[in-house]
Amino acid sequence: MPPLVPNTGRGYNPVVTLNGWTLPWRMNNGVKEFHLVAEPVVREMAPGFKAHLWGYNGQSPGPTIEVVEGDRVRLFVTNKLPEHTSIHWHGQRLPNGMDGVAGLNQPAISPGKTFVYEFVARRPGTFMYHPHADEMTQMAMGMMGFWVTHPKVKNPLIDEVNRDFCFLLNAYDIDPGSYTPKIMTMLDFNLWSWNSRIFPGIDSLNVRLNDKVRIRIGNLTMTNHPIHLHGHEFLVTGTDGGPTPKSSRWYEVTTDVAVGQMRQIEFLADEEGDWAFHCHKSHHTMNAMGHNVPTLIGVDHTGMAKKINSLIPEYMVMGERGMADMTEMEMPIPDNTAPMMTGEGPFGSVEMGGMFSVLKVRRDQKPGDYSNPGWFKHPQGTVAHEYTGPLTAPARFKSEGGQSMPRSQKQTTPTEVKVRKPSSGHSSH
Ligand SMILES: [Cu+2]
Repeated sequence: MPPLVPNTGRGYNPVVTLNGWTLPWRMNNGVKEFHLVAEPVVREMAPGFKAHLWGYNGQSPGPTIEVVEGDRVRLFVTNKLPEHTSIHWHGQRLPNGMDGVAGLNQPAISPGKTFVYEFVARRPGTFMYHPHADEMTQMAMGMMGFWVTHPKVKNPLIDEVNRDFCFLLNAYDIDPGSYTPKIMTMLDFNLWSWNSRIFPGIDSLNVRLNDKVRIRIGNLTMTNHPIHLHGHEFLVTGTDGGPTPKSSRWYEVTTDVAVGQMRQIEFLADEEGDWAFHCHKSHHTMNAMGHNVPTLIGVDHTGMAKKINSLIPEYMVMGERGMADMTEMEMPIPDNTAPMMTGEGPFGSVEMGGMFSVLKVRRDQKPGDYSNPGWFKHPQGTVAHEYTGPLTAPARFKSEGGQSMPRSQKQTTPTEVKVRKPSSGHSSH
């Protein structure tokens, strides 16, 4: 959805939620009223792959809430889940009884009931909301949402930007062919998502050349995500604690977003092109896959497939040259899952999945136009290409295997190792 330009209340430059939307409000005697409905939802995580999640107002994550510093906010929360819930407003200054921890600050909201929260959005910044009742289950099912409080007046620590994007990092464990996440998984998730979407299902970030860009990221997974941008350096200008002091900012191309943290990064998009933007944990840019698989790089499979095929006709040899074959083979996959790595780019498969998207910087993108401009047209002579001309002999490291010190000369008798051939049968040892 394009940014929701405010038509009531104080003005601000709205955010764009990747593959998401902003919740409209109504003004009631100077109070901004929102209505969130906690309910089961269906999220298409990537084209052709649907997950049965829990979320808010028809989607996981729920809609983004945008307010202005100093706004009095009233939030109605209706529970349409099969169990009780509550909402914690992560990062907000508010009366203790509005903090949303079921049992501690309020009774849980039973199924069918509506509760109301009310507080003043005191600090500008980047926040989120999520349940604080059966939290493990409800967050594993996708219940979470983004919250942005815009500054009321010009703030020396908050720059104005042309484009302001936001998304939450989340993760699911959904077996290929099934629809509902396994909620007991602690670490070994198989789907690493941004706003419950996986590459190639994640929106690209489309900007105009020389736009000042802000990206706000929150992490509600069970591990940290080093988020990496190609082609530009950025500053971390804010956390869920608010804007960072200028003296604490330095340029980076990767920033780690730890569990329960939020980071807002800012940069000048002054390099045209299609720039990769992704989590730097290489397993987090993969979709559903088995991890307990032996490495077969260097193993000679010649003749092996034939033998196995007589027992298992569908068997395919894979992995002896690396895993890139996976994208070439178009291996059949079960219904309702996503290929481990995929994504057709202008030069072939990008062999990615999970937490991966593209920052598209274009000279001719109109201000306020968030549509996808397609693939970058590289100026002639600026693309890496095959070289077939003459080459001098390349320098090459010569070593006996990487030892840092010469081995001791004392032991001269070689160690004897007996090897038994596997073909020698099962009887003798
Ligand atoms: Cu990651």
